[in-house]
Amino acid sequence: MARLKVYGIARTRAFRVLWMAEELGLDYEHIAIETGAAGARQPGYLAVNPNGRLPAIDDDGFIMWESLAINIYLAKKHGLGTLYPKSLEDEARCWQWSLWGMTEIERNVLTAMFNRAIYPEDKRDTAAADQAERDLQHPIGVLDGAVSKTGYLVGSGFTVADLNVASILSWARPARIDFAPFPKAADWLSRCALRPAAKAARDLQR
Ligand SMILES: N[C@@H](CCC(=O)N[C@@H](CS)C(=O)NCC(=O)O)C(=O)O
Repeated sequence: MARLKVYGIARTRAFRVLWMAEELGLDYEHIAIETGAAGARQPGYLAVNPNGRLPAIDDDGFIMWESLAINIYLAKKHGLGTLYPKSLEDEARCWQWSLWGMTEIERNVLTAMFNRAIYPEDKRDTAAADQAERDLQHPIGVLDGAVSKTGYLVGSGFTVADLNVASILSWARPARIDFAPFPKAADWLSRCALRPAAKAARDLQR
């Protein structure tokens, strides 16, 4: 069978998919497409993902995009009973947390990161970053409560729900989001980040 192809440099959201591929021990090929005109907007890549965004996968001819959906697909295909729960309810919780991460967390953590760490200093909007951090207080509080029970988001072990949300929150460090009020979420995030598969994916960013 052809190897899974993962498109996108590891400094993009492709990181999430690389982390998942590492968790699952997959034999994959990393095709390190750059962002923008140099890569993601090239016709060859647009044939894979017409949005011109990273990541995308080609799984033996099955092409899909959207990082968190890719992870749900890969986890269900290769990690049923481990990274992907078997019960309908816990499966639904994995979808819930993934959509929650994208809608309640991602935009604000990116706003804080870009305005505190990425944009040139004279282009940074400090007020926007501070507002984004304030807006994150409630959802991170929700996360803190959720992981305080078993240490994980769904059931009592690490699943695709943890990976998807923790990968979004991997930007919280450069965004300088203060986790002091949220010790359980801070502990959960560092346990996720310390997983060998997360480290292997981070190594691809260098
Ligand atoms: N919702 C999409 C967002 C993908 C996305 O915006 N990726 C960024 C990189 S992290 C991108 O491709 N930017 C390239 C560009 O806009 O040129 C996902 O999660 O896959």
